[in-house]
Amino acid sequence: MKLFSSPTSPFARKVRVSALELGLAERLELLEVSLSPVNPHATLREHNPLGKIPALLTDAGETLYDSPVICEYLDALAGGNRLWPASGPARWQALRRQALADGITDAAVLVRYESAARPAQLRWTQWTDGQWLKIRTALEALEQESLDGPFDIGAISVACALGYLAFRFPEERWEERLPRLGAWYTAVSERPSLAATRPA
Ligand code: 99T
Repeated sequence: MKLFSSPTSPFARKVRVSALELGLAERLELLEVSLSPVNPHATLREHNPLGKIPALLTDAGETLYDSPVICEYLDALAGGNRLWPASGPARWQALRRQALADGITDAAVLVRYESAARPAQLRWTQWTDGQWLKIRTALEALEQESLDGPFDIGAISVACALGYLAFRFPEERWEERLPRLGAWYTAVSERPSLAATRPA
């Protein structure tokens, strides 16, 4: 299998962490690409019309995207219901957490593009503030939850979202306001799958 990815993409990191947790990492060849909405990647676009990473080329010759779909595919390859709880409240909690965490990451990536890609004279502070409101409100919601328990797709997504904030926005220092979430993140970051995929 081949994965269009980049070392800094938190969504590709979800896939790489899942592969490591499932014992599938050696079957995953990384095709590293550099891209942004204003710098699309031609070959990737032939496989994913949205032009986004991650995108997985399966051994059967199909392309899968986006990160939730690819992670669930890997889970199925590994036997199923390893990182995706089979049913009941645990399943819905994991899926909701994935949605919440991916929402944080989506907003953070938009803020990143706003500051790194958009010309200064075209920037819109209120719009960026609106993204930060989403991020901060979602982090506060996570502070109210107990994330202890299985390292499932919900927890993986939260860890990758927090890792992206730490990587791109270290000045945010959210952990000073949210000690329970901060302690969880510090502990979980020691997992080999997260340590091996930390963006540098
Ligand atoms: O939007 C674009 O054209 C290019 N952006 C991406 O491909 C980003 C890279 S994060 N990926 C996504 O937004 C994927 C979101 C999708 N819902 C999923 O896979 O879950 C790179 C951020 C960085 O390097 O700072």
